[in-house]
Amino acid sequence: MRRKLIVGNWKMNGSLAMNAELLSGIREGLAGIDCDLAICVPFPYLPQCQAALEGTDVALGAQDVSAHAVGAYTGQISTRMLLDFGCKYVIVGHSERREYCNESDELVANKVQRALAGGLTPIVCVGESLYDKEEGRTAEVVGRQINTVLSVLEEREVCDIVVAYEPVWAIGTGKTPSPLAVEEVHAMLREQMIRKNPDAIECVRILYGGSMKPGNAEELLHMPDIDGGLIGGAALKASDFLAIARQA
Ligand code: 3PY
Repeated sequence: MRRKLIVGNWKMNGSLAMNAELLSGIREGLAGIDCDLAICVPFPYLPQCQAALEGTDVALGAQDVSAHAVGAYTGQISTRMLLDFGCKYVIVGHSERREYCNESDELVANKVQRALAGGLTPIVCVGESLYDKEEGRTAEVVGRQINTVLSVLEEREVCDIVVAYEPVWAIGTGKTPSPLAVEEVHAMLREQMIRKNPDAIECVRILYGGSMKPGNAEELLHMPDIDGGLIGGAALKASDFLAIARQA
């Protein structure tokens, strides 16, 4: 049985004051939650979040990591640095980085490899654009993205990643595909991973991301291959974030 995982992606939001309120809301509302919970926050706020979450089971993560271990890479952040601030997870290949920072499938795969080598759990994002969807190319695009990652992993490493399916057209737009349409893509992703490692049927969690909110979480989270959510806007309000987690 795969335990559900709800991850907040704060994106480039927050301030020390805003975070303090959000973090205390999360701390105070954890009773009765029966799933794994994590927040992926902007780099400068990792120490604040690490201190605020101490003693809770809420895990911490970042939103990107360098593909390099150490050295002359101005502005980049290494796995070692993320571990120093208590990170367990790192989001890799979010569509906003693929689009605005020109991250290719190959770079995303290299970052996944580096995250694993450094002891972090990568949350690997895949998803099709509106154009791809309208052209009927969802399976092709998402399949290519996941296969590029799988091609650089050892068989045993497949169990060490989390995958997030985020249709680009559903991110920040309020639009969500139907639970059945999401389930179809998740089942296809799992099938690809099972081909590389049959244990993926049990060990890999596939999250859905893209305008998941309290009002649509329950039906999404009850589909057999949807193992949790990567939450954008709704993760910025403790009551919404926890309301989603309570439905997992
Ligand atoms: C969203 O839901 O907007 C996301 O991009 C989550 O990563």
